[in-house]
Amino acid sequence: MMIHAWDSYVQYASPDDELRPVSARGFNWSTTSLLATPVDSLDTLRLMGLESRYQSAKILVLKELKIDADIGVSVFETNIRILGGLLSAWEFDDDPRLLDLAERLAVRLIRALDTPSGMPDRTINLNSGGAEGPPATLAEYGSLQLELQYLADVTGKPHYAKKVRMVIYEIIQANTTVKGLYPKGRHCSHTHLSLIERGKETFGIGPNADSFYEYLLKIWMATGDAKFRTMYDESAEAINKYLVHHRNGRTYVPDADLRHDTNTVAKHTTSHHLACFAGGMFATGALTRREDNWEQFFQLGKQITQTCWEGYEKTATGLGPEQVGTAFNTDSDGRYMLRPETIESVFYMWRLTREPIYRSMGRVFLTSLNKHCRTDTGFSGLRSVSTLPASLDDVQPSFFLAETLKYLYLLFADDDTIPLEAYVFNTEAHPLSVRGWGRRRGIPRGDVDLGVGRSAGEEL
Ligand code: DMJ
Repeated sequence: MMIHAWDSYVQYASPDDELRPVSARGFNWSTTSLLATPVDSLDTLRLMGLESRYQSAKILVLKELKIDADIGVSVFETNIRILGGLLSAWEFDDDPRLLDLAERLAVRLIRALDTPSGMPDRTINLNSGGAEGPPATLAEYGSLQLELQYLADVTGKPHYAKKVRMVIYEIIQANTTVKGLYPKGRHCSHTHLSLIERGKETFGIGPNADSFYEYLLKIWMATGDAKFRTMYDESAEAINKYLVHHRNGRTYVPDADLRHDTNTVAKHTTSHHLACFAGGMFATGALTRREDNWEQFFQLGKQITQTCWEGYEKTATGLGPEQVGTAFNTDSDGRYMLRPETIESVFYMWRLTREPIYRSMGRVFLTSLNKHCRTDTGFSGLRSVSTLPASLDDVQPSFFLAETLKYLYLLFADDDTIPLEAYVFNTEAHPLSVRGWGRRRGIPRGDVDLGVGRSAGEEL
């Protein structure tokens, strides 16, 4: 599948950002390509042993990536896909040009944090450093630290991480109305962050919020910094208490509104595909700290994974909708955009439990993708998971190659292929070694026992 997705991109879309897999042409996010698909694909190609394709992708990236292009780019997307992709490629390749390119990109990107409040702008012009667009959301301003801390560690230049750490400290200090939950939006005075809004705030772990919570856990796993684990534990408790919704034996994580007038939290009636990553997050969080109610959180991870998978099983295509009703009777948004979150959680559950059911899910998923999303010129998302024959949306997002196909591959690979005690995946599935391993060997991991040396399946 990776060969088909990649070769189709090369034939019909290179050097654009993404492939239109039905109309067989390329597509750019902006006026200049950031080579999103090649950069996002580097580590997947290498991991799968597709060496000649990896080498030609690398040459393309080293030659053509315009890190000073006169375009406004999303700070978040550029960080997770382009910076994360370059760093992860370097993790597995001695070529210093990859790290050099990543570092030069990071220098441009972190200018987005040069604001009076220290909170990053949503977009930045890579050339001029000028900011554009509305303020960043929780996921956007709160998901920069994994990549930049890695860069700081491997270059020995702590300043790369300093500003993004300040963002997290700012969040810690900001008042929140529900401990552990952070509104998706933000309200920034000139000098500091405020998380309090009059009227109504929306919380969730799906769109505009997801990777913020994911990174609390992963930055602790990568560095051993206990502050992040404390924040993660508070958030896990609050998500479980206010957002998790059990109904008819299923477990959802819909968004919820906090109403200030009545001081109540009202859950929405749909759950987003993006929230399905939380199966893996809760299970990993539980096994890396077996204290208090860890078993409850491990079960929560299992239940979310199971419910997300059932969302796939019940459709005509065998693929899951963008949003499912929490009564499981309607899909409020029936698109399938080749997203990874469900197979990501299935992959974690396989590694953590060894239960064969997870590999069975992977086989079914693979069959459904080939049957309904494969075209002669790539793989396409679906306009509706309930429509047969499949109605194709003509998009092959770069995250399909970076994440969906990688997690699917890893589900069937042995544990030595990206061992979970040695790597964390950034939110675009780019593996980065944790302190003490790989490129971060020799950097002490801090004050926590992360279960290093225990066998996979038993504990991370
Ligand atoms: C990816 O770019 C990342 O996983 C991000 O955190 C959320 N959205 C997409 C995939 O669905």
